[in-house]
Amino acid sequence: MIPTITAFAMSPDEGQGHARDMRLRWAFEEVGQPYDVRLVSFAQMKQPAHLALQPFGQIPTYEEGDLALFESGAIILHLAQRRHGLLPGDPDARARAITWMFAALNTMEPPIVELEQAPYVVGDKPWLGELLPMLEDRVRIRLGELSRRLGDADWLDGEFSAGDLIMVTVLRRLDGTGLVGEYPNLAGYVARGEARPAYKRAFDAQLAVFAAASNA
Ligand code: GTB
Repeated sequence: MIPTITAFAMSPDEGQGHARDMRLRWAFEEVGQPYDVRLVSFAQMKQPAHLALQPFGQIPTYEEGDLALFESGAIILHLAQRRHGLLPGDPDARARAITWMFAALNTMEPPIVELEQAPYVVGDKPWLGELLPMLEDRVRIRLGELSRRLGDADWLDGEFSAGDLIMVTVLRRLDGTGLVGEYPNLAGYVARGEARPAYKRAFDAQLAVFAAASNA
């Protein structure tokens, strides 16, 4: 059965692949799992039909037969446990790769999202200019720690895994800030992720949605 995910009908990132359907698309491509996409508007995301799938009124969701899932990390874990290509076979290596999935979602992503969201939350308050450098420094702390751990390795723990896939998508949310560029090994890490054929197929697929919506 081909699973169906949801994605923005009109992504606010204008096809840059920053919305969280991108990480699912990439994971599907890595494991060779075909998938369908149902596009939803912001209004539809807040309607009962979508809220039954995603209680917070967000994308992405995942449906496969009677199974409905939400949370991008949980969906990727589900997929990675059923298909080869995103988690190592060795139980200890697999547990470490899953640890990196959680580190990306729980340790790296929160300060990055705080920085990204601050202008929307704070609005035109005069102290935004003081807050932003503080939030950037909080992100730098995590980037520095990640950079030290990665060192000159290609991936976080041996072969490319779902941990790397999520981590790269999280770091990409800093595009345009210059922060990842302060850590050349992290910049190289993101570039290696983006160079993977599966990433490119996923990126092109989400970009095609934006292009079609823009031409409609
Ligand atoms: N923890 C959830 C998960 O991992 O699945 C978070 C899901 C989530 O935040 N979804 C966002 C959403 O639906 C889209 S991805 N937001 C609408 C809402 O909450 O009402 C976040 C996102 C949105 C836009 C950009 N962008 O424009 O660059 C980047 C990331």
